[in-house]
Amino acid sequence: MIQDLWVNSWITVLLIGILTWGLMLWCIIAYRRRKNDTGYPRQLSYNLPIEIFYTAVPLVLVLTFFTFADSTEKSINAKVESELVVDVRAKQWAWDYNYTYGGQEKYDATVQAHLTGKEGVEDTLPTLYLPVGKSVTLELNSRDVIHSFWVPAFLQKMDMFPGHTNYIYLTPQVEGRFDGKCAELCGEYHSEMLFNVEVVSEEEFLDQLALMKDGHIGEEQDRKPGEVNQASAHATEGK
Ligand SMILES: [Cu+2]
Repeated sequence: MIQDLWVNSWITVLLIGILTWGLMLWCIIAYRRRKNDTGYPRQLSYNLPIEIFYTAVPLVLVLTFFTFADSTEKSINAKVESELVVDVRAKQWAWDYNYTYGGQEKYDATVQAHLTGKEGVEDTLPTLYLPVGKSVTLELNSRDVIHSFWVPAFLQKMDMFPGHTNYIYLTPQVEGRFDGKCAELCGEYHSEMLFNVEVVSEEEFLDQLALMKDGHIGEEQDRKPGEVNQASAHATEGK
């Protein structure tokens, strides 16, 4: 649906673009200054039909794009009861993953990536495991400041707020490794807030779950609101 929206929007704007460029080119050539022209051309002002036309057409276009974007977004974000629920908690500058799958509760508290510039560093990033072909709900939370969950291959990006949960619903269809990153400037090491998504067979997914700790680390490990306020009070004092 996202790809259709993107591609069809581009086809529409390209057609309008070609029409507009064509008309501009035609005007430039047909109404160019000829050899024996003298003085100014005929001066015109106020043409109500044209003014209504160039107000109405963009308005219709914007409303049409809005309608399609809005209906696509609504159906993408419609709540789905998923086989796997992952409570993702962003924290400066890594990710806690809480998996609920087939009656199991497991968690993986990852640590920040350290980009060394050397080859193979991408293997050391925090990893989110997803079983191929299973429906997934990602519950997106933040422990401290605003982050954003972005896996470009999923075509969707979603902000993560402290004290508010956002949701992404998806079913991974292809096995493999996909890049993920925080997409909201969230502090000094924002650029290192990277992760991998490994879409694997259910068998391998269960093997990975078995390696994780039992339980769920939720909001009890969020940075306390009081501490956040104190930190910002100190910052203001310093100035
Ligand atoms: Cu972040």
